[in-house]
Amino acid sequence: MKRERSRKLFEEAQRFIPGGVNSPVRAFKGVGGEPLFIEKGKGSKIFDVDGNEYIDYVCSWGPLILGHAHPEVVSEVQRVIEKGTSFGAPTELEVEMAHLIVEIFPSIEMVRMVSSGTEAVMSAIRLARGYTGREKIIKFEGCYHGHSDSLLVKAGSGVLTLGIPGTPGVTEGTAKDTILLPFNDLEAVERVLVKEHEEISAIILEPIAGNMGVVPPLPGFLEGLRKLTKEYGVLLIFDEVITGFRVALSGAQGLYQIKPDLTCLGKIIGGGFPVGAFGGKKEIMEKIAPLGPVYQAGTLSGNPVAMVAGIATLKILAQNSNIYQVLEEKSAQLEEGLKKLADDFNVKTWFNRVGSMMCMFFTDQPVQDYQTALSSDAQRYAQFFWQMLERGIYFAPSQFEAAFVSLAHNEEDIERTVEAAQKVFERIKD
Ligand code: HOZ
Repeated sequence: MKRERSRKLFEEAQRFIPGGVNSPVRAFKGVGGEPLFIEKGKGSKIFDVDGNEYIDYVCSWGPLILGHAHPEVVSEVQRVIEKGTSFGAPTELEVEMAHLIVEIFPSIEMVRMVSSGTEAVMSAIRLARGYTGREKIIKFEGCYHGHSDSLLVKAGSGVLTLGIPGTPGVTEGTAKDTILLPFNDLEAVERVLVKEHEEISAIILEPIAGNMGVVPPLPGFLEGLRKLTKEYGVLLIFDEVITGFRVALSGAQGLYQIKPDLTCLGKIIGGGFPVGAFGGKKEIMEKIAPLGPVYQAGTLSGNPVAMVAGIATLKILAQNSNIYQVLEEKSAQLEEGLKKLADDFNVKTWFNRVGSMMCMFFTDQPVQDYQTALSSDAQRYAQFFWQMLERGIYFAPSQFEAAFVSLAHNEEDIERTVEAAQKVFERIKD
């Protein structure tokens, strides 16, 4: 496969952009080698600048649940962009978006739009502190909530892929307000709450972790967190930036029937544009400026172009009742195909999947937290990744990320993926 233009662009990019990329996971450090530069996407496919075509399971790290350049999203964006791109003043589209979110998520009574998932989570944490008057938070190992200071400790995603333990630039004072616990360990949470609840404002988690590969909650974990947080007056924050509108219309909270106090959203709600949101109980949300004293702001928040792309996406999801069933079937077909190959060729693997987000870990241990995720053989994943890429299949360039199936993936895509994987498993078996 020719990658001359990608190579040249990467060379040039490295002269002007740190590491040649605008977000570390794009640099392919988790699998070695150099990144592809993408020219365009359509449906389930992306095309690089050298003209190679790939079936895409990254889907921009989750947002593109309808596939690339969905015609309705594109035409809505074109319609709105003609009228101007940003006003820094309220628009009708923001009201429509807020209304949609509130209708779909029973735990959200009010919502504030921001421009990224990082910003959503950072603002939700500030609000939780402002509301409770307490400073500490509990977060879980391997959960990634964007790159704001208090949430980078033992985080997933690029931090885990690159093996960065903590990051310079985060002060000790900030780090000490974050209590780090193992994902899926309810007893550890209870022990800390018993001793320190008067200092703890919130517990934040990805209800299905999606940044250390995919790690679903064990039965009872989310229910237990809800019960304990109520008992100790601590807020429960679900980071549903990945899972919102992905595992079910109303996200993981809809799937598991748990009502958090605050929810962070992103990715899908922007339909591929930079968007985030945080929302929850009215009583808490009313503490935000201009109603309350907790300050939060943004010139591009609720940007009309981003809003209309998100609204178009959410409407398609909300108006077609069988979408999640279809996604489930396609994703199960992919999982079963890969699982069978791994068994046939005796390659040690562990699969975690919830709906259309999944991860194939190269380990035979059940993966249920950060430590067990680390047991997977990242070298072997790198072999798998490159050999699949050679055959036109684009998985995430890291063992510790999710694979996403979109509505644009058809049966032929899944079959082609499994056929390619057969050749790859033949080569990487012991
Ligand atoms: N796992 C990351 C987001 N959920 C990947 C995207 C990035 O950091 O660029």
